[in-house]
Amino acid sequence: MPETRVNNAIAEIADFIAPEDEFLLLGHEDADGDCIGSLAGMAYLLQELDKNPVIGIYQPIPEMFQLAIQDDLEIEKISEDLPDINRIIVLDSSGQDRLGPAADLLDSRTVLNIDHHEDNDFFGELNFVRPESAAAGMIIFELADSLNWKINQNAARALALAILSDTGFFRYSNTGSRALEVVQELMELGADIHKISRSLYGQNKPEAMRLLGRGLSRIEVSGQGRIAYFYLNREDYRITGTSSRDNEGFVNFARNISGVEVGIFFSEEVDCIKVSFRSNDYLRVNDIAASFGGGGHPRAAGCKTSGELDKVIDRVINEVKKHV
Ligand SMILES: [Mn+2]
Repeated sequence: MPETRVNNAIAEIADFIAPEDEFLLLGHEDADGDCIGSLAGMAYLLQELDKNPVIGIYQPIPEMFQLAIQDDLEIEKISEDLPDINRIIVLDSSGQDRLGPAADLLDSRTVLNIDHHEDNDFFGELNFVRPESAAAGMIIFELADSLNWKINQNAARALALAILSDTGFFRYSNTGSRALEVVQELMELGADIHKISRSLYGQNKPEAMRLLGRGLSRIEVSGQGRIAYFYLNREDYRITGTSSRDNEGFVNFARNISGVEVGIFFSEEVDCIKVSFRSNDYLRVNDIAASFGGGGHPRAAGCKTSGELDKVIDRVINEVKKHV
């Protein structure tokens, strides 16, 4: 890993891409909309440059992000049979360890790391990290724009989904005026943001709503009204016929309670307890998540921890109380 956290110049990124035909694109575990939209957007941009991008995945792509992926994209499961591609582009991932089963692939290949997490550890041979960008999709747009790459309708739709997803449709604190400008440009290039809205927020499954209901019925407020949290246990998933893939966005219900600074959602998963944090105005939840081995953004972060659910809840809430 390089000792300095200095970004490569855009010209060096162009030089990384120009001579090769094949690229493997990878994103982080439990991919979100920015991750999937960035993977698809980058793939469509590379196709327009007559390259052959392959998206490597290791988990099913959630239905709500499928809109980013139209026809003509090569998507391969990470396995022994994966084509041997020497150049890897990693998107929206703060470190190699965020890539789950794909992490080992990076060791013997040349890696371009494009990301917007402020704790990114510059794991690539080439790095382009912009924490001031609202989404990885924003960085990809800016790259394409400055290198005069053609942004076709498929790329525009995917990048718009990435940006709209990570800004919560311009509602989150990472929304700058540049995000609106970029999405306006992407609309002019054919992105339909009403379709994206329906895709992200209008596909709730009834069983996932029953799951949410069980969680919401347990909302607790603490820390003089500044902390709100709830949990779901394995029994909740079993009874409702759901899995942890169905809890996307649940944490926001805790964050959005009046007077609350931080919302926390605990999910008891098969092999760990996943904790999601979302804050409103001042609390750096990435620092709190980092103290439990996780990470993320100042207003949106998470960690995975082991132990009994009620003990984990106590430990985390006691830690958060010190900071609100
Ligand atoms: Mn992101």
